[in-house]
Amino acid sequence: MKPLLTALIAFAIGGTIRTQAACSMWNVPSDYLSEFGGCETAPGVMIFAPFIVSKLVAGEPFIEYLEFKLPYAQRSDSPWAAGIRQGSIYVEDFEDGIVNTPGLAMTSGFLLDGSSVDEDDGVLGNGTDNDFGFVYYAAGNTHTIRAEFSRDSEGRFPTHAGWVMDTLDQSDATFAAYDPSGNLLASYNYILQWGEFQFVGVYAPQGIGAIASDFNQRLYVDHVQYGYAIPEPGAALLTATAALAAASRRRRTPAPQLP
Ligand SMILES: [Ca+2]
Ligand SMILES: [Ca+2]
Ligand SMILES: [Ca+2]
Repeated sequence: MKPLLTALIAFAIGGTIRTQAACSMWNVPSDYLSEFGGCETAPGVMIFAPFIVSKLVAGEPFIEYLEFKLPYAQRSDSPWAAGIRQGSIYVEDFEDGIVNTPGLAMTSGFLLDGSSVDEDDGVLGNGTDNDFGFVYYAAGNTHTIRAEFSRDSEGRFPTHAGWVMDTLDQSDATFAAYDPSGNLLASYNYILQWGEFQFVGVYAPQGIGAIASDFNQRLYVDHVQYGYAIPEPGAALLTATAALAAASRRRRTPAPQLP
């Protein structure tokens, strides 16, 4: 994480500090407020996403900003990379031209042979203009990309679900996750201007039935990742982070012990 410490006179930005909605976001210190956009989570749910947050500096007419991004060029950039490595998190990268990882259905948007995640063409760092491969895409009259999940062989819905996404206009792009009954688990919108793929996902111990992004112009989604990753290192890190970030949150499961 690279903190961006910017001192500004409070009145210069109009004093627009907002009241923080109930939101648990990975790596956000509990004493910072969501500055741009919004974030809400149901109890026990955590969003993994880029953010900018701010807080007033005590006794000073200054605001301190903290910026956090999740740029994604390859699987190892995922905050759930440990789960991917051990096979408890699936990744659908669309490179075979088919949505065929277990329990996943893409129900809005369409496959496009276009600008993909960097690693998908087999060459890292060759520039976004040359990063060919399959992505999921929507534009025009289709203003939603949606992934739906079904139960696995043990009857479980995924507890982790996310993807990498990029859009020309983050100001109207949103991300949301729903439980298997369609109830909203988490929502997130407009935190950073990206211009590259960034990871956005959600952890929900009650199970995730769908994730979706709504937008006005166009959206690219790749590397849909989801799974049942408790216990695994990502979950342990998540639990530790959650404990640090918000003392008011209740722990739902024993913290996994790592070797
Ligand atoms: Ca596939
Ligand atoms: Ca590449
Ligand atoms: Ca791809």
